[in-house]
Amino acid sequence: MAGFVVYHGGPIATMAAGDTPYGLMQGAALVVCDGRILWVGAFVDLPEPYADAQRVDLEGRLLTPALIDAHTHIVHGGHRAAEFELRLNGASYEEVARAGGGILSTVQATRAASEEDLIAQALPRLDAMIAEGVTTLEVKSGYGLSIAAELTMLRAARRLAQLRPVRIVTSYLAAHAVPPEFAGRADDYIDQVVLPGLQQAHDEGLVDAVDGFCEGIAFSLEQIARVFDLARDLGLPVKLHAEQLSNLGGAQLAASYGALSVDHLEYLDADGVAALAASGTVATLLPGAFYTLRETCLPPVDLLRKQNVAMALATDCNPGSAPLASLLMAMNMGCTLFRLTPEEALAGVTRNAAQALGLSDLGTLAAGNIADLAIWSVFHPAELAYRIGFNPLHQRIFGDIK
Ligand code: DI6
Ligand code: FE
Repeated sequence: MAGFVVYHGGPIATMAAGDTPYGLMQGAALVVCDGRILWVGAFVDLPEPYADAQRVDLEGRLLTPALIDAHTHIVHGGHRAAEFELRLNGASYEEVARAGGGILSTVQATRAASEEDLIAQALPRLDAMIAEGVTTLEVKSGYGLSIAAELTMLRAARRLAQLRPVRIVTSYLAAHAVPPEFAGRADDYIDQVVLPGLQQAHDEGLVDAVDGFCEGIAFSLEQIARVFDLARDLGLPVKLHAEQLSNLGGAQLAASYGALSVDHLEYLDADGVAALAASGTVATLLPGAFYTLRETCLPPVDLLRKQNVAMALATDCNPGSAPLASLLMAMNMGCTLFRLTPEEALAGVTRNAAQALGLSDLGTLAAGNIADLAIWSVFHPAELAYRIGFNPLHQRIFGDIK
C-alpha cells in the first residue's frame, strides 16, 4: 500500500498519559501515512489493510515521539563568554545585568546583526538540536528591543523552519529587558515599543505566543499585564519567565490569563503552584539556567507533582544564563538537579512540551497525531535521561505537515 509505513520490532514508548510508565509497549507496531500516525497497537492486532504496507524493522531499538524544546532563545547575536568569566570571578548574574552587561550586551550584538547573520548564527545551535531528535522548538525574540530588531529576530526564526526540516513556534518577548535608550522609563518602553511592536509583528504573522520577563531586573506585574491585555485582544496565547530570581507572583498573573506555560520557577511558592493547577498552565523547568547560574533554590517539583501540574523541560538555549543546545543534557539535569524521574523528563520534552506550546497533535504516539518520531539505539527509555554527553539517536522522522 503506497505511502503507508509500519514500524515494528522494538519497544514503543507512546508517552500517552496513563498507568503504563512511558506508555511503553513491547511487540507493538505503529502505522504512519502522509506524516500522520494512523494506528498504534500490538503487532499481532495489525489491521488487515496494513498487512502489505512497507515495513521498518526497529531491530530492537526504541521508538518515541520526537523531542520538543519548548523554550529557546536560539536566535541571537554574539556570545557572552566574557560574562561567564566575570561571573566565575565573583559577579552575580544580576550585578552583570545592572552594569549594562548581560541581556543588554546580547541586544547590542543582535541589533548589529542582519537577518542573514542571525540565521547563520542560529543554524549550528538548531542543527545540534536536530541531531538529538528535536523536530519542534519554540524560538523567542527579546534581544532586539526595538520594533525593527524584534521583527528581524522573528523573521529569522520563521526562516529557520524553511531551511531545516523542523517546526518552529515563535514567541514575542520584547518585554525581556528595558533597552538603554529607555533606561528608567520601562512604561514608556512598553507603550512605544512593546505594544506597537506586538501589533506589527502579529499583523505580519510572526507571532504564535507572547512572552515576558517578570522580575526585579525586568518588568513588574502591572507592566506584564498590559502586554498580556493586548495579547488577549489579539487572540494570542501568553507565557511568562516567572519566579526565576525572586518571587513576584508572576505565575499567578500568567495563570489568570490562562497562560500556556510559566517558565523557570525556582522561587515559585505554594500559592503559585495552586494557581497553575487551577488554570492548567504547564510549569516549564529550565535546569540549564539553574546550573549555569549556580542557583541553589530548587523549583518546587514535589508540590507541582502533587498538584498534578504538567511539567515541561527545555534548554532555555540562550547566550547568558543557559548556553545549552542539548535537550538530552537538559533531561539529565532535570533528573539529577531537580529530582525528576526519567519518565517525567521524557514527558517534559514530549507530551508536556507539546502542551506548553499549545500543540495538541504532537508529543505522544497516538492515532491522528503528527508522525514526528525518534528511533534510539537504547534498550529502555530511562537511558535517554541517564547517560551524560551521549547521543543515542538512530533516526529522526519529521512528519512535515504544515
Ligand atoms: N531568563 C533567562 O534565563 C533568559 N532570559 C530570561 O529572562 C536569559 C537571558 C540572558 O541572560 O541573555
Ligand atoms: Fe528564557
